[in-house]
Amino acid sequence: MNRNREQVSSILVQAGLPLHGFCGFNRLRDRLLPCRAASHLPNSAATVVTALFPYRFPDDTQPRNLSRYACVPDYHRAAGSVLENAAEQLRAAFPHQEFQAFIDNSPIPEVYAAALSGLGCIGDNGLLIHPQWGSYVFIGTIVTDLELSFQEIPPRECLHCGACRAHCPGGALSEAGLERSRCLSHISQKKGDLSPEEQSLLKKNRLIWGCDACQDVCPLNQSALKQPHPCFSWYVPSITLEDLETLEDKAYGWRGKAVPLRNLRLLYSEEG
Ligand code: B12
Repeated sequence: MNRNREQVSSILVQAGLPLHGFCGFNRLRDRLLPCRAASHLPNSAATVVTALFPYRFPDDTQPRNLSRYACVPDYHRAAGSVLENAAEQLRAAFPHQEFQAFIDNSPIPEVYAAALSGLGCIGDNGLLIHPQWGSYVFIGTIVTDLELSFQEIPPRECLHCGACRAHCPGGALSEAGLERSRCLSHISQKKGDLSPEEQSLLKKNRLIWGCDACQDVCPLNQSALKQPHPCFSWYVPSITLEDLETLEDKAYGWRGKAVPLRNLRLLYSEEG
């Protein structure tokens, strides 16, 4: 089983996924997230391969109206195709086994899976923080019925310094975890009309999509590497109305045009 793990690891590295780890599917069984993609899980799922996709760009200090994750090509497509290619190569090497790739739209609680795989600690902001890349990493998984031997790693904790909770614009973070309805990232992405409080939160923070406040103040992110995965081929920190014409490779496009348009109008309507 060790030899299989080494072979899987070497295929992952060749497929562009050097930042990877493993955890037992059994450790996640009680925490699976309800979603349609759950029907794609292998029947006898045994192992979860977890892979990270760093997305922080160098020279990213210019003003932004997008959170960092939305400044790069939509990770569902960009990172998703790297993962799918890796899964394809694994299927070729182990033709009797199943390999199913997931990213974000996934029954796997990805932060917890990555922490169990030894890829970092879980921050009080709920995010995975890698020792070198910080929390500016997307997480993808490949679930397989191939049994592999690996060392279980108990999830490590962050510094609990309180910075993320203190700087969360909506006061969404507490000991109880994240209160989704107060999280600016959630507010900026939700459909429909925003309440006056939600509108002023968006305006005050000058963001039309997502939020990075809890990540940007984290001391564990201060020396995070700025070396994005090669699948993230461009970086656009700010958008205008014209940018909403082509949404297909944009992380802010998954809700369609109406939500980013609402936010853009809200931010710039009074500025003429
Ligand atoms: C729904 C969702 C959101 C929602 C709600 C988030 C939430 N935490 O509830 C909204 C839209 C608000 C959101 C925002 C963001 N998201 Co989001 N989101 C998700 C999604 C699809 C599901 C998360 C979820 O519902 N988890 C279930 C709940 C119960 O989990 P939880 O509260 O985190 O806690 C669990 C574990 O962490 C664990 N745990 C927590 N602490 C500890 C401690 C110990 C000791 C142990 C043992 C266990 C443990 O136990 C809990 C139960 O399983 C995941 C993808 C996925 N499939 O996991 C991405 C994901 C978490 N999001 C991601 C990102 C990038 C973001 C944003 C940074 C985007 C942005 N810039 O705006 C923000 C960050 C906001 C924040 N601080 O969470 C990344 C995170 C990458 C990383 N480094 O961790 C993910 C993994 C997507 C991806 N594929 O990369 N997100």
